[in-house]
Amino acid sequence: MLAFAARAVVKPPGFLKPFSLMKVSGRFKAHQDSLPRLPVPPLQQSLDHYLKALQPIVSKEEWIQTKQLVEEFQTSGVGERLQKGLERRAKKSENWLSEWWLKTAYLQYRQPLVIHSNPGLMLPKQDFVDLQGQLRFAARLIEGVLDFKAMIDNETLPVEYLGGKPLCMNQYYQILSSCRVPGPKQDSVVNFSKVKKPPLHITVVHNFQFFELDVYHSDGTPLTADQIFVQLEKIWNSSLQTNKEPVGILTSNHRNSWAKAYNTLIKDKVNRESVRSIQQSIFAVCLDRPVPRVADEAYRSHVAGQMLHGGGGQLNSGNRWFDKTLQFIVAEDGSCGLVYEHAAAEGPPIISLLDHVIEFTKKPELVSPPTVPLPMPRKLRFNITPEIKKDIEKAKQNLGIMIQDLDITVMVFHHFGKDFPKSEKLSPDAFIQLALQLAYYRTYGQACATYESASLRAFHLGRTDTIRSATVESLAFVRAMDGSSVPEHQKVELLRRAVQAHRDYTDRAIRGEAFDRHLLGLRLQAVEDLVSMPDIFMDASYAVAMHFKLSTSQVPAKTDCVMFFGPVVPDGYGVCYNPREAHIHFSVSAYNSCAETSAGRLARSLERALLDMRALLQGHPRAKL
Ligand code: COA
Ligand code: HC5
Repeated sequence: MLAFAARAVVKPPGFLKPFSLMKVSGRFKAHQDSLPRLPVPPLQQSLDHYLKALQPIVSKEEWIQTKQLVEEFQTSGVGERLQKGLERRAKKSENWLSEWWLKTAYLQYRQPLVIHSNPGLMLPKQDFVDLQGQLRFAARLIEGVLDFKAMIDNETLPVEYLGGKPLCMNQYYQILSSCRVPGPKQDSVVNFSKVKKPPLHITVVHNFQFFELDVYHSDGTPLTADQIFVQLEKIWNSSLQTNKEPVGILTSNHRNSWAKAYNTLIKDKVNRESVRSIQQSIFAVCLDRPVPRVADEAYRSHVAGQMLHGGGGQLNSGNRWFDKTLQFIVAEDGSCGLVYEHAAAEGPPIISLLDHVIEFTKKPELVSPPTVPLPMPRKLRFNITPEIKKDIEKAKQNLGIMIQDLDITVMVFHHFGKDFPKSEKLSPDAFIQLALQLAYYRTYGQACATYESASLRAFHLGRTDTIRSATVESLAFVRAMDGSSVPEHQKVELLRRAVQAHRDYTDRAIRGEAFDRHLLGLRLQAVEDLVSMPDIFMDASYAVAMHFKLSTSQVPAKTDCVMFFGPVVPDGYGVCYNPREAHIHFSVSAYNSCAETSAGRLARSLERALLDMRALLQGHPRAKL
């Protein structure tokens, strides 16, 4: 069993071949090997749960039709045959799902990474206002990431737990020194953290110009913040021209277009080496121009957009390599955050790195040894041919359209946090999800297919499954909530029942017993076995169930940061939240091109829903048992 850390990664094409050199050592491997394997749930159970989950989101006629198709799927033996195939796959592999998931959710997904796939994160505004402050903060941040990296490298990261179970830590080994690489039909991810000579440099971008900055001395010790600061100043001073081609914008394009442009770009040896340096770097730091001034209340939502897409060709989007797994953004006006490429990892490992870095930047700086002269960081050059220039122009145009289309609101809900639902003996996550159901129902008069990420990291190489937050119980509650004929105590009862149903779903999901990934597995197994696609995957209900108008995720952090991502359907919303003890950070995204959606309106409705649910519960204190 060699190099299992690399198994979740697809082999890269061409000149990037780091895998034969992988090494994996003791402690991490021992932990990983002790984790249970992801089970294949029983077929009957998943089909029953699927039918139940359809009830609140499809019509009665559609449901009856689907019930028939599900019965045929079982009685014809097709279901059983595919199930057996899955079980065989599960026996043969470390995780029957992870490679399929990586390909389906990420590497074969052709939409641009920007907005559609890469999540962004915004930190509280830092209090620097000038170049010195910007570079000093960036230097401390880099030092903090290297401090965290040391824990990854020497395998001293504490194992995380969820619901009392130890979690797979593999994703931590994928977030540094890695990069996505575009391909004509499918992308790949390359990871250099376990090669014989792991990278010792980071990428720094300023004014669309990329630099390779060595962050370790020859004896293996990391540069201090003072030393990094001096190096960042050198970079800054040698990239003052503002007329450079924003070559990084190429990475924002549709994946097929970018894959073509990539081949053109790397034909040139100089370009190829520059691209390789970015791909191999430990992470990237983007030193951005100030975010344009906007009215205070719009400022945070505006910065969220900046973190997701960089503001376009004229602003900071040329300071990005969107394929890079981890990019920190530090702008001159104090707005900071990050954007990350999702294929390698879920949000939580990124957040725990970030929490560490923020704590680190708050510690007093150690007195540095006298500065030693350090070599000038290497500028990464690009030869821009007319063909490449044309590709950049096209990418710029597309990005401009995507930016115009993004409608994003971030909000801090100040009235309560996890504390209130806890005081009512309710799961805070379920409470928030239920408020979202209420907000949506009040706006649209119906429920919709809703996705919430559930971690499968209790299993070896586990990623996520889906908690479907629109349930029979949630619909009963949201319908009753505004009904004048329903007595208040009954509303309370329905609320409590719906919260419990959500919490039960969550428990099943993290035990590996949700049905979404199972259905995906059966579908892919059918493709693999070359049998015709079973009817259950071709009917209207399935299409409705997979059209997630609410795509949501809880990503808790110790830092007051807010994360965001785009909607996954043209007429839907992306909702992310970071619940703290006494307040909650929310982001809501939508597309301007859809007349029916509005991020601001849903955010306001969500705020009202949370307040109304609290008022309802406070009006009916629980009986003391
Ligand atoms: N009474 C009192 N307290 C309760 C309670 C109840 N009935 N139910 C839960 N709580 C407490 C918990 O003990 C916990 O306490 P803590 O704040 O001390 O940790 C807290 O409330 C939060 O629990 P809950 O709101 O129920 O959610 P959770 O932490 O179990 O999270 C998921 C639920 C779905 C988010 C989690 O299981 C998960 O899968 N997380 C990963 C999601 C992910 O990967 N997101 C990123 C995708 S890129
Ligand atoms: C820094 C926060 C990142 C959150 C990203 C996230 O939730 O991604 C989901 C991943 C998954 O497998 O459920 C996908 N989603 C954005 C579409 C919810």
